[in-house]
Amino acid sequence: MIRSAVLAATIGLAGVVQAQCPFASVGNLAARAEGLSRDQLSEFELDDSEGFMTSDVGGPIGDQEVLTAGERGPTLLEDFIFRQKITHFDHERVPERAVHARGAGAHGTFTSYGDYSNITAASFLGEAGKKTPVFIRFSTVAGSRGSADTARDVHGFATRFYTDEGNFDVVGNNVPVFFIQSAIHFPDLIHAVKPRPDREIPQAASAHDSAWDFFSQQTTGLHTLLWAMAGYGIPRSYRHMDGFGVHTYRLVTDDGKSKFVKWHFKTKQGKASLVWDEAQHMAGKNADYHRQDLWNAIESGNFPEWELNVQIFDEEQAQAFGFDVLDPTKIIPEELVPLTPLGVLKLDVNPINYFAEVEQAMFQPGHIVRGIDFTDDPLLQGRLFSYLDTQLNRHGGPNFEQLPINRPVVPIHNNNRDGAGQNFIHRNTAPQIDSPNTLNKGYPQQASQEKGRGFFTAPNREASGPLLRKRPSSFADHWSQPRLFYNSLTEVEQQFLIDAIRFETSHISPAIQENVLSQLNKISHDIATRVGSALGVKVPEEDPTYYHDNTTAGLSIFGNKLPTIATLHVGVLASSKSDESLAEARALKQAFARDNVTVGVVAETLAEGVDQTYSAAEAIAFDAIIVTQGTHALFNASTQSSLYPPRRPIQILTDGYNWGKPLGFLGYSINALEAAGGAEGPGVYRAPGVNGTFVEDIKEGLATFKFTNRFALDGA
Ligand code: HDD
Repeated sequence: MIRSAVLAATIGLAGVVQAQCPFASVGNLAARAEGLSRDQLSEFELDDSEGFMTSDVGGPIGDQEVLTAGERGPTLLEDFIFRQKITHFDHERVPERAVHARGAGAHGTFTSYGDYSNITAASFLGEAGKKTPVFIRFSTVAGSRGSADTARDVHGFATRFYTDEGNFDVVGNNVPVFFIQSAIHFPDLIHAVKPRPDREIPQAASAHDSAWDFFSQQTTGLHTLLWAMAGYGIPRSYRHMDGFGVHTYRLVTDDGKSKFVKWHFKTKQGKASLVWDEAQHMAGKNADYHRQDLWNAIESGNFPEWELNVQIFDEEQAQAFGFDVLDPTKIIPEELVPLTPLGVLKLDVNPINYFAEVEQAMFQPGHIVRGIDFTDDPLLQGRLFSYLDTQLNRHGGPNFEQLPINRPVVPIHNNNRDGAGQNFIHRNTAPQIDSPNTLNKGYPQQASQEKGRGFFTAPNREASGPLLRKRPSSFADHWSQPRLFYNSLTEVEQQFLIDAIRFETSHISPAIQENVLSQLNKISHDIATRVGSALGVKVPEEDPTYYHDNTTAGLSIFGNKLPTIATLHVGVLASSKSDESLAEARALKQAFARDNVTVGVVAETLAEGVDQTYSAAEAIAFDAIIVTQGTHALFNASTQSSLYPPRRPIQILTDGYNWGKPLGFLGYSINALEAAGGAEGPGVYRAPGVNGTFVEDIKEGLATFKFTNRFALDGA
């Protein structure tokens, strides 16, 4: 079995991993990728489509009744069928991830744009068109495994490349910076954001004392905090966020020349975010929103893509930046080092089994390949220890790398042996002797920079100096870049950020509120004043040491149009009592299908062409909402129905308006807008009936995504 796994991933002459597509028989994977996604797992699949129930050791059995002594007597210890079934169940769960417990993953393929051997010896970047299987797991950080997807949080973006020279993981996030500068603070950070130790609340939320005590005392976290409080903390979906490697790594060429690198995965779907009230509703109504979105997009053939970009720079450039590139709380503005695109990554295959493929995926920043190397970033250095350690705990032994989702697509040869759950049957009887050896004819040989395309540490890396327990003085500025971030947002994004901090800090004790304000004031007197005024807390005098007016490009989310609206979901509010309404709903479905925009028709009952009743529909599910004609009774507060909760159709429209969604009204249905408390303006479209202009308007509205003019600005 293992040998054929290795054979399935034959390395072709051009270095491309080749394997035949194994999915023809798998029903839910109809829209198949042309890449290599998930091929390496196919031979481990178990198919129950025929045959008899068996025990774990293969004997046919019936497992629905226990063996008893007499019809009403006790169960016998002899009942191996019962014991095996219950024992397995009792051991079914593994410890959830200490952080990033809540997540979803998918398989895909990375395609290199070119031959980048001039910057790295990494084989997956060695040739134009070269394809490498990948697996990505997205996550939130603080919540437990069953928590809601739309909790405000930094989001994990962990990518594994199954390269033909071993696995390479970029264990990153959807924001380019991190809360702390040294790994030794990680347990403290996580204890601060996790629920209170006594009553274990709140779940998956940072609006509590310990989190803000940490943020205001460990000021390294202020930068990441602002990203999380802005739209980055509540993305529309996993597909609508970027990924970042965060740390500075190194790229190394075959002949040992090395440069610094930052990894960026740029979403080709465009960045989009929810608004906070919407995210909170979603958390209660559909905790699986992001997981479902990723699954549905892939199942419907709308494969999400990210472009892999890098910022490449050398030591000399780094010296001139004015901040330390080993400090993971800093971005390198794109004005200093522009992005270089290297390839594209497409997710096109959903897991067949969540536990086997997503829960057991065990990433490590230490999964690295020839052509890439670490830096002395103290956070990265600590992570190199922690991930291996945590996998040992989750799996219970050292053979977790042999699990199908973790094993590489190339053969393994080393002297690691035995351990719980060992899968391999090693033929080599001399594993105690490193090569050169006599007993095994010198194999496995030692690979190196020159021989066997071995991994090698960048030749110019040096370390020396006195032993210190002290952070570098070059890491000391924690306020300039948070201000750069704030300056670079649009006015309404600044307002959202302030609203988020107001929300969070209104849940914390007065003493901590004061500390928070004094730190915010070091970033910006504007933020401090606006937060302080809402909390009724005295704002300190200006503290201008770190104030500046610099901005950097590319940080705004709401300021950009989406490059594609495919997979967005339009809600059509209809009435099952009106033929005119249902006819318009049908016409809208047809019109939007051309752009892969899905339409959900809502009515009182599930008449033909209706997808959902008002009793089950909510504005959160829709990216735009259209009201058809013949629906006036639904939007009249005095003619409500027992088929749905009071005023539900009006509520859908009110929420849609308040959450900035594009709204469309056909004919006299425009009257519903007033009933819902809205007013005409940008993002509100009307037409006498379904026509081309109206559909184009709604499409334009979807690309705009949020109509931020509906949100009040302080002082406006
Ligand atoms: Fe971490 C998981 C991202 C710092 C210790 N981390 C984990 C995951 C992501 C990140 C995306 C989930 C992987 C998956 O989907 O399975 N972590 C980051 C980033 C960091 C970071 C971008 C800073 C740049 N992490 C960090 C530090 C430590 C850890 C400093 C410990 C010293 N992280 C862990 C962990 C986890 C983890 C406890 C939990 C589950 C796992 O590793 O596999 O070891």
